Amino acid sequence: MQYLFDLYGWEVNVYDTIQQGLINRTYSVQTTKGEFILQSINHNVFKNPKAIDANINAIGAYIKETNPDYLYTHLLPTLQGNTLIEWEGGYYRAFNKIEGYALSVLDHKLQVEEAAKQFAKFTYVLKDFDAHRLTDTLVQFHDLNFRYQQFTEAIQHGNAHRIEQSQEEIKLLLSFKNYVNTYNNYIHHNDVKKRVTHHDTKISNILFNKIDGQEQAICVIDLDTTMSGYYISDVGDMCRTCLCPVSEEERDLNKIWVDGEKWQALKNGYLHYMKDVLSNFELDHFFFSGQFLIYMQALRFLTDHLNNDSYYGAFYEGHNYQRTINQIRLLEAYNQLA
Ligand code: GN1
Ligand code: MG
Repeated sequence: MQYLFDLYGWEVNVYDTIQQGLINRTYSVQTTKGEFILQSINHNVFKNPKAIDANINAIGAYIKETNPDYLYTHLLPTLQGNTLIEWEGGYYRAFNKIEGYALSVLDHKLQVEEAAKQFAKFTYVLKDFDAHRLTDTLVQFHDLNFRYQQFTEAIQHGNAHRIEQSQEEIKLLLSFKNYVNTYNNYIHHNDVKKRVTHHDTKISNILFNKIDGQEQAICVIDLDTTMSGYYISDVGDMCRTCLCPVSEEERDLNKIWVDGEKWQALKNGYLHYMKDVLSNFELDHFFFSGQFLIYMQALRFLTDHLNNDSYYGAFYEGHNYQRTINQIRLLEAYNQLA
C-alpha cells in the first residue's frame, strides 16, 4: 500500500477496510492531510476499469462547468495527475472523504423522500449531458432478458444439488416471466428515453448528514455503474431497499413488509426533480420499477447460488439462497401495495 500512498503524497497514520458494497474493496485512510477513501475495483466484475474512470471524469468535468455547487464524488488525482492506478494486477482510485454516513435501512419516510430526491437530482443535473458519451461499464447490467437468460442457464447447468433444493423458488421465479414481457414493451416504446442512470441506487449508496440538526441526504456515491439506462432501474433499486425495515441480508422473513407511506414519499421525492422530465408512459411505470428491480435481484441471487456463489460470494452456506427468499418475500410484499 505504501506505493499507492506515495503516489498521492500521503503520510499515512492508519488505514482500515470499511464495509461498502458487495463488490469492491474500500479503505479509509487517515493521513496528516486528513482522511481519504481508497478503493480497489473488483476486476473480476469490472473488466474495463478505464471505462469507469473515464465515465466518472467526464461527468465530473461537466458538473464542474454546469453545476459547480453540486456535491460530486470527483476522483482524486495522484501527484502525477492520474485518477486510476494499475498496481500489482489491481486497479485503485481515491476520493476525498465526504463528511456523512450511509444507512442500510431507513426508519422514516422523510429519509426516503430525501434519498429519492438526491438520486433524482443526479439524473436531473445530467439531463442535458449526452448519456451516449458514457461507456457501459457492465454490459447488459440491468437487461432483464439477459438476467432471465442467465437464470435459465443456471437452472440447467448449475449445481445439481442446489437446483434440486431450490425447486420451489425456481418455479416461482419462472412464473413471474410476465415482468420480462412488460420490461420489453417498456424499453421498445417510443416515449422511453435512456438517461444518465446510477444503476446501484441501493440506499447505502446515499450519504446522509445532519445539517442544522436536520438529517439530509447530501450526496450520491458509488458511480461505477453510472451509464446510460432507464429510470426504472434507479427507482426500482430504491423501492427494493428503502421501503422495508430490514435489508436483503435479513434471514427472518417475518420482518419483511413494505410501507406504503414510504413508497409515496419515494415517489414524491423522485418526481420533485423528474416529474417534467419523464414522459407519461414512463411515469405510468413508476410502480413497475419496483417489480422489475426486486425480481431481477431475486433472479441474480438465485442464479449466483446455483452457480456456487461465484459472483456475490457467500459468508455462510446458502447465503445467496437466503438473499433470494428474502427478495421473493419482498416482491410479494411490494405487490400488496398495488
Ligand atoms: C452489488 O457491491 P454493490 O453494493 O455496489 C451489485 C448490485 C446489487 C447489489 C446487491 C456491480 O452492489 O447490482 O444490487 O450488490 N453491483 C454489481 O446488494 O453487481
Ligand atoms: Mg455498486
